[in-house]
Amino acid sequence: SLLEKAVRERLFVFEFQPYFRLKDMGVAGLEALLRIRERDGTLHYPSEFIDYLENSRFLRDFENSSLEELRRLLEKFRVPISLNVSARSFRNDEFMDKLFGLAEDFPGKLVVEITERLLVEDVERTKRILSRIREFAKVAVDDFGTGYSSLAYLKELPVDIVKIDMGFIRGMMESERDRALVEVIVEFAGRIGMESLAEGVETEEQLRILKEMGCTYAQGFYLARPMPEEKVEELLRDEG
Ligand code: G
Ligand code: G
Ligand code: MN
Ligand code: NA
Repeated sequence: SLLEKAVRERLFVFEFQPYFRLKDMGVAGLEALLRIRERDGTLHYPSEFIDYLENSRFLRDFENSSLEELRRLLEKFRVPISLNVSARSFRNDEFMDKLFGLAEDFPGKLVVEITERLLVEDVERTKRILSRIREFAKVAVDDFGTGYSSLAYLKELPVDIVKIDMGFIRGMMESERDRALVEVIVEFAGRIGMESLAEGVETEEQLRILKEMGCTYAQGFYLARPMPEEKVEELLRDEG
């Protein structure tokens, strides 16, 4: 299978999608996005393999090597790096201890992305873990608005960045309701001391509206696609 081959031949790599501060359009950070890259350059995306990986006997090794890789990248790049942490990994104390260690070694440079579903399950344990992460790293809620969570949950949780799902960003152009929803999330986040990040920004018009709303960060194909490590070096070099 693809997964077995990837493990055997060490074909896992990260691409990086930058996100930008809307205030000055500087690079604010990089989201690490997992791929399997075959020898001939063919890329496979998480939708093709992540569920298999999560439920495979390879998960433990994979987690360990991705943390080692992340350590190397945190040393190399001057901007923060976000890691998507699955519910499965989040529930693994051994993995989380290693992640805390990494955060401690690079204060202010790691962002831990979790999905909002995690926030509504096992709330007490989640709160405890997030509080510990936040001593040295930021916590971002991915795909906000798509699951069961609500502003009421958000209010309770130790979270730094709310990532507004791209469905609403896309919808903003046609739907007054989507636009209102995005505006409310941005406003609410700001009022309670959280930052907001708009995902999936694909047009100049969307960017303009988000700036007007006072959204903190934007990410999306209009600004930058996920890119390999070498391209990130160029991007950060050009920015100076
Ligand atoms: O660009 P893209 O197709 O990579 O991302 C699809 C999904 O895969 C995203 O929702 C993201 O959360 C998930 N994903 C990307 N990289 C990782 C990773 O390193 N670990 C986990 N668990 N999920 C990831
Ligand atoms: O769920 P998560 O946000 O971690 O996944 C990120 C996914 O979103 C990746 O598959 C990435 O390639 C994709 N993505 C990032 N920006 C855009 C965009 O502007 N448009 C679309 N359609 N997908 C995007
Ligand atoms: Mn993400
Ligand atoms: Na997302």
